[in-house]
Amino acid sequence: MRARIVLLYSGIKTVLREVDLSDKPKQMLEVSSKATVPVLVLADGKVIDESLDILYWALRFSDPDAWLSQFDEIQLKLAKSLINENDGEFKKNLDHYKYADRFPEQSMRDSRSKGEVFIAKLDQHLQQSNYLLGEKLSFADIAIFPFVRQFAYVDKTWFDSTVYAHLQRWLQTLLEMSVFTSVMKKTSVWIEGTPETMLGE
Ligand SMILES: N[C@@H](CCC(=O)N[C@@H](CS)C(=O)NCC(=O)O)C(=O)O
Repeated sequence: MRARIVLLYSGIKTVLREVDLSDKPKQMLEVSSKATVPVLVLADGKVIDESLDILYWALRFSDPDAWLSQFDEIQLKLAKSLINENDGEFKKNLDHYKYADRFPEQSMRDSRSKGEVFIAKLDQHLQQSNYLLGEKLSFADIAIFPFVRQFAYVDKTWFDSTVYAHLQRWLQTLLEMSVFTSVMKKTSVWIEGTPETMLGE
């Protein structure tokens, strides 16, 4: 999701091929044996198959509202540390919480409590400012919020009842961004030989 948001924001014309993860097309596996999505194939054939690498590549190509380019070293260090924690420990706890039946060794509630450590940390940052790096939206918000959204929607009633009011406000603002609502539109799974769909259309 974060890769799609940034590609759309950067104005990079992108052909979108939705993939069924239980039936990955051979064209995807030929370019990326890692077999995870997203996979971006550039016009020159170069392949980028990590969502964060796609995010940085797109923002270096074009960053109209300075999501990456406006920040100093200290802010960049904070962003990278939050993103690392998000992609590491928090993502693990999110998966355990979201797919609790696949991890019987740990209760759903325990996984949620472990995930809450990061949620509380984000909320503390958002108590100081509207966005994670200050008063302006940044790549850190974009890189992290899709995961917080997943965490929130496992049990939205619980999430809305928590004390994380700053995080709730932040999440709501990001969910209302037009680039997000646009990439969330359902597209059908790509079938070879059918007309291509452009990202954001
Ligand atoms: N670190 C990778 C993680 C990618 C990843 O794990 N993607 C999941 C979907 S969100 C996937 O493709 N899983 C492969 C599968 O379920 O077979 C990235 O952010 O690009």
